[in-house]
Amino acid sequence: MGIFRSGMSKTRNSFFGRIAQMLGSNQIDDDTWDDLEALLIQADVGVKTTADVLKDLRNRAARENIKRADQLNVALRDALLATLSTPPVPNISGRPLSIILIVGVNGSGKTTTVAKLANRFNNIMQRKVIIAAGDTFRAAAIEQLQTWGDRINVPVVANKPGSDAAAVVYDATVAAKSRGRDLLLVDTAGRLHTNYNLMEELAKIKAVSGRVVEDAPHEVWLVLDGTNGQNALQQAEKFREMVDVTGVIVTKLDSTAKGGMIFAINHDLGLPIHYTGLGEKIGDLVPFRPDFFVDGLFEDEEK
Ligand SMILES: Nc1nc2c(ncn2[C@@H]2O[C@H](COP(=O)(O)OP(=O)(O)O)[C@@H](O)[C@H]2O)c(=O)[nH]1
Ligand SMILES: [Mg+2]
Repeated sequence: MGIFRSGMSKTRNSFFGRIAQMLGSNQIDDDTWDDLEALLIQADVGVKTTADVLKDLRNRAARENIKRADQLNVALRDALLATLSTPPVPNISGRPLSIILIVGVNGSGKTTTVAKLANRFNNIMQRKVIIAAGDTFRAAAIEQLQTWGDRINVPVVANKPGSDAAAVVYDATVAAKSRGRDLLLVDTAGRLHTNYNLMEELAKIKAVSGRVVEDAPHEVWLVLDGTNGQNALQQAEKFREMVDVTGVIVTKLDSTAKGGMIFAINHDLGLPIHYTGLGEKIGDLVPFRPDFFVDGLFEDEEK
């Protein structure tokens, strides 16, 4: 819980922490609801989520005869929490080799996240991980992964920059089998939905993994940069049209005041959040927990 609290200080201080002050001890009136709505929208919570939260709060205020604005505080936490879903258990066990594809735009944090996931699965959860350096566009991405791989003791399958990404993925599945690895993490090149060739390449990577391993890829996780706020929503919608995104990882929560976008991704778009990135270090990837997340948004009242 502590890591959310410290990692999300920007989001907390900018928006959510201020809600308590804003609510004050006045009688609830139309302005209260308008102000609250404006604040939630500003906090990137999303249009649908904001509407649902307000409806929930109004109902509760009527039901429990809440009259003063500051009494809405606890109700607000509850209402926000109610919009979030606990992510499903990833579909990555029960077969000899499972494949997770990591996708997203340039700079969103894919390569770093692949290393963090590899470390987590291999060194904490005792899986036998192998990585495919599927971003063959940037030499730096390949080197970056190899350096991480050495450090966390996870094999990395790579080819020369400019080589065919689908072939690297194929090689990695062969290597996984011969080396007895059971979880393949595939890094991919950053792409925009407007980049036709790259989107084609993604389809090819998907097809190749499906040919070698039944039903693969078993998970496709979209990495979204938390500092993008509402823009990340559009990215998510576009990627979803192109590939079957099964879940989302939101990075850089530590360096953004726009952490409210988690609500929009999860509740407005209905995509599960599997992990959040809370820093640049290998251990700074935290499984998403709705309760810890919502707690991290508000000032600790006990203190
Ligand atoms: N503060 C912070 N930085 C991150 C996080 N995740 C990634 N980064 C940084 O974001 C930058 C881009 O990451 P990279 O993995 O290369 O992105 P890619 O282009 O999608 O592969 C790097 O400087 C990372 O260290 C995070 O959770 N928090
Ligand atoms: Mg990369």
